[in-house]
Amino acid sequence: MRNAPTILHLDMDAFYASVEQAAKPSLRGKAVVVGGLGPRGVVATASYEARVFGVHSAMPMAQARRLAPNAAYLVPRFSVYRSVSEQVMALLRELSPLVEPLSLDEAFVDLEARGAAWDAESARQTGTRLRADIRAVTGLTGSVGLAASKMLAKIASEQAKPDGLVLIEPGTERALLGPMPVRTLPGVGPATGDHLRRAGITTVEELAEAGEDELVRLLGRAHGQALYAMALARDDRPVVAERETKSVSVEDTYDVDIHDRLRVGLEVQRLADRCVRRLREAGLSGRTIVLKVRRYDFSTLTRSETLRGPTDDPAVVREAAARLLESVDTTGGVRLLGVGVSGLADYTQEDLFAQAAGERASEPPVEEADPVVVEEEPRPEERHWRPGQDVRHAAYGPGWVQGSGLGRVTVRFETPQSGPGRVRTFRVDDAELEPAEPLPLVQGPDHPPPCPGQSGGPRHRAPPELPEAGLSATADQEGPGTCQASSVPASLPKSWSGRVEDGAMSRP
Ligand code: DCP
Ligand code: MG
Repeated sequence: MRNAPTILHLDMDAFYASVEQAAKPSLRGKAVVVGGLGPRGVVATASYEARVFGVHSAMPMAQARRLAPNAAYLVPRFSVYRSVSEQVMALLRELSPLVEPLSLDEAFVDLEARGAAWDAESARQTGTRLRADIRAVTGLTGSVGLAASKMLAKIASEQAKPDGLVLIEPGTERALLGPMPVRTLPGVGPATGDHLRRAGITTVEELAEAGEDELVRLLGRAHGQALYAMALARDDRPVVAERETKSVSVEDTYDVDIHDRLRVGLEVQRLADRCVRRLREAGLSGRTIVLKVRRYDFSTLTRSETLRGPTDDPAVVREAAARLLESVDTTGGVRLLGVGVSGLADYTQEDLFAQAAGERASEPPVEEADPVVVEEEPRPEERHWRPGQDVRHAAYGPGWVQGSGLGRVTVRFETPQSGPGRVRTFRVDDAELEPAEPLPLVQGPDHPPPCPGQSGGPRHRAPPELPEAGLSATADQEGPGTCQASSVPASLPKSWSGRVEDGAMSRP
């Protein structure tokens, strides 16, 4: 292990929710929950203001609504999160060629690779500058951990949250880890945690004291050895730059739609096996299993499940694909199926926390699986207004859907650069209201304001307003000016709903 804290871990704070607060000035400082809003939806994330009420990622949305009834509930806008993520990753790549993204809002950076840092002081300076740059470029905050290993850097960024920086001096790792609960270590979820507790092991210190043989006996060879090394703060995993290949996937289009559910299931298994063969041929493993289903009416769904560690085990991929299929309605028939694996890793390097099918059988998948993210392309004929969705009104300009129901939709007219805007209500089929592209969070040379020179300008054409229809929206402040000029492509944003694939919630 290196002797300088030059591995950096960045994790954006309450990422989706912070993006929403940056985009929607009326939500800043408020409880915001982003996730699937349908009956089986789960929370993707909650703003820190909402976390005070106990709302957190992966919680069923219904429970979140009980805990924080006055929070704003929004569907995710993945395209915005992706573009903010690209900005953040670009800043990281300015520091080093060795940037390993773990998700949209999280990455490791090896600061020594191009001399961005070589000791504690230079590392701290680099981390501090990075946080300022992220704020300037995206308007958002991220937390930084610095340590001599990936594991400790990640623990450090967790401690730094929100909006902070923590550096773990080399040599202090074991003392720091000792009193921490075993769940702090990567790969230790609720099931392993319970298992260890029953054996009298609750802290990292106790793990180390138990010794390798005992841990292997309790958890099996791979998991036991890995956990013992981690308990001693031994982690030599290198930061691995993003791979050329981003995913491996296979798909089949069928001449005749498949209606038989059993046959659909068999096809998915076959595709899973084929996908794993490709993966292995390329010497790779991956963390995210993706199922793609195009239905008879060309509506296409992509569902994914992210495992804690990468796998190239056909049984694991098959199981995950089958779980994902459970949540897809295929009654009308299926014209295309696909299975993919993304979040790729070189198998040998990331094998540490990989889960063999046998190991998984003894543990419920809640431990391994993040909630399923569902991206669904809307059927063309439907005109749904989803809370959080970007819209534009011919007279009032850009805004976002605050709620809809009873044939009405309420829209709050505000932009990332405006003050809190006011709410207006329209008929859901109002011809002047259109879905719109998201606006950039920070105005730069590439992104001129939506209506230059017009902010605060007069409304040329103010259509009669409808009374609000029992929606939660309130008009608390006069909004910014409106735009008359630019037209916006009317592509519908993707809708979303999510669920946790953790057995308890999705299995009979
Ligand atoms: N996410 C999700 N489902 C989860 C966890 C996360 O959809 N179970 C999404 C929403 C998060 C984003 O991924 O905003 C990043 O995940 P993090 O775990 O980093 O959580 P946050 O960034 O939201 O909060 P924190 O400040 O704790 O990092
Ligand atoms: Mg985060």
